Order: sequence, then structure tokens, then C-alpha cells
Amino acid sequence: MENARRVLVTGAVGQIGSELTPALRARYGNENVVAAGHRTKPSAALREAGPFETVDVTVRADLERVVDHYAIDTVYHLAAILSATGERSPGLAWSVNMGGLYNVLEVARERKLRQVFVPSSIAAFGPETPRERTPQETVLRPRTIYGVTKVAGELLGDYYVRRYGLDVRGLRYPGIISSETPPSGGTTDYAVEIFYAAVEGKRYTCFLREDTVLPMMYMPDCIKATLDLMEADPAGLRHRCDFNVAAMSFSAEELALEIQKHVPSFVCDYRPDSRQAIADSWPQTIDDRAARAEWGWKATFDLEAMTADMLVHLGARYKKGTLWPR
Ligand code: AKB
Repeated sequence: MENARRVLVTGAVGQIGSELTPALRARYGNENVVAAGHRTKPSAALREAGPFETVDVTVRADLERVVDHYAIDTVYHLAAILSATGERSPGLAWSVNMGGLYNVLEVARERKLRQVFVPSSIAAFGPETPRERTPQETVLRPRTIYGVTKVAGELLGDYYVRRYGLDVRGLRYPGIISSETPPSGGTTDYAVEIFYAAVEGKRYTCFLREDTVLPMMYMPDCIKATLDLMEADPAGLRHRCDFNVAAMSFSAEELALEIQKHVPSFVCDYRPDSRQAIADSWPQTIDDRAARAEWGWKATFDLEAMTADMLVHLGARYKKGTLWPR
């Protein structure tokens, strides 16, 4: 175990944070990884395994207090408002996503922190971007406020690298599928909700059309990509805060059919809502050759492997009566 790091994870109670935090604690020691959340109650596991702090990332003093108190040298900044929530509250998305990021980067610059991770998303792309094998370097004209903050966040992170020599890195996450903590407020959330319905023996009504294809990634690959990028030799990195990463792409109907191979009685119907327009503005498949070449990225899980694993994990929790957090 490497013990030389003091890590802060913002958004630790969210979908990615709740699995990245234990992975970082396993690597650097429980006491060396501070989980920070804001409104959502942390699970007992997250709260009890190591330090937990309430941090509003829009309040710089909150970040300064925690960074100073724990002598933090590395920040994984995951706190964010996602695409669908952002369209309902653009001002909130701007303030959390941009204000929060600016605060994190300023605290990191002032205290000369070692590293900052800043996630971007496929939401950085827009309808003018090529939707097939979306290139690393391409048109970035998103139509959502979330996407606008992701493009600005990539540029701001790169600016801190060049202007101040701060080691900032980031990935354009696709939709993330996981069995631990459900996502909330995103356009790709259907790809998790559908599994909960399937294991509970319920019908699922998908909020996207059946032929909607989006890039997705299973959580173990998401954690691996995040940690591998942060541990990559900086000398090999030509890009910094905007790496395309790909794992699998499928339509909503292909996912339902894959689930039906395991749960033949499962029924999915489709009633697209306002999230359809968001999905239609995003890529279908991603060209991740830059990530492969610069730090050796390669996904492990495809649609078949992810579906089987999700059903095993959620099925076991359903049998134990712990599918939903209490
Ligand atoms: C969302 O759907 O908003 C997120 C994302 C793709 O960044 N999951």
C-alpha cells in the first residue's frame, strides 16, 4: 500500500465517489482519504471506514478548512450537477460545476497541491460533433449547461497546467453503470434504473427511445481509468483534462434484450421525455486512441460481461433485502 498521499474526494457520496473512495482508501490507507459530501447522507461504510466531512464546494472556506486540516495533497473533484438536473436548474449547475471547480483549482494552486482530478464527460460534445468514433480533437459545442461547464472545465484545468504548473488531469466519462449507488440527474441513468427494475421483477419504462445509442462504461473500468490516468507518467501525456475513454456502446433496446437473456420475463417499454433531446446531441461511439497511446487505457467490460455482473450483484442484494439504501 502506498501511504504517501493525503487525498480529498469531493462528491464522495455520489455514484462514482462512493466506489472511488473505497478504492483510494485501499490504495493509500483509510485515514489518508477524506470523503466529502454535501446534501446526501453518506452510507455507514463510507462514514465509518475513514474521515468524512461536509463540504459545499461553492464555499471556498469549506475546501480550505478540510485541505488544511488533513494536509491534503491530492483532490478528486467529483461534486457536480449532471445533465438533466442542470437543464432544470442552469444557475445551480453553473455555480456548482464552475464555481466549485474554480475554488478547487485555486485552493490547489495556492497550496501547491500535488494533483487534481477533474472529470469531463461525453456531454462536452454537441450535435455538430461527429457521432460515430467521436475524435479526441473535434467540435465542442454542447447544448446543455452541464456540457458547457464540462468544456469550460477542461479548458480551465488545462489553463492551470500551463499557467501554474499544477498537475490537473481529467477524462470524458461516458455514462457510468454501477451496482452500488444509483446515479441521479443524468441522461444515462436509465442504464442503471433498468437493472433495478429487472431484479425486482418490475416492468421498466425507459425515458429514451429504444434506438438511442450512447457510450457507456462499467464502474470497475471507470475506477481503473481514473486511477491509471492519475498514476500515468506525466512525460507521456500530451493531453491533460479531456481524454476520450470508451468501453461499450449500445441502444436502450439492446440493453433490454441482453437483460432478457438472464431474466426472460423482463419487459421494457419506451416513453421518451426531455432527456431524449440531450441524448440525441451526444456521440454514439468514442475514439479513445489518445488515451490508449498516452497512458495505456483499455476497457475490460463489454455489454455481455457488464450485464451478467450487474445482475449477480443486484440480485444478491435483492435477496438480502439490501437493494435500496435505508
Ligand atoms: C449524464 O448523463 O449527465 C452523465 C454524463 C454522461 O456525464 N452520466
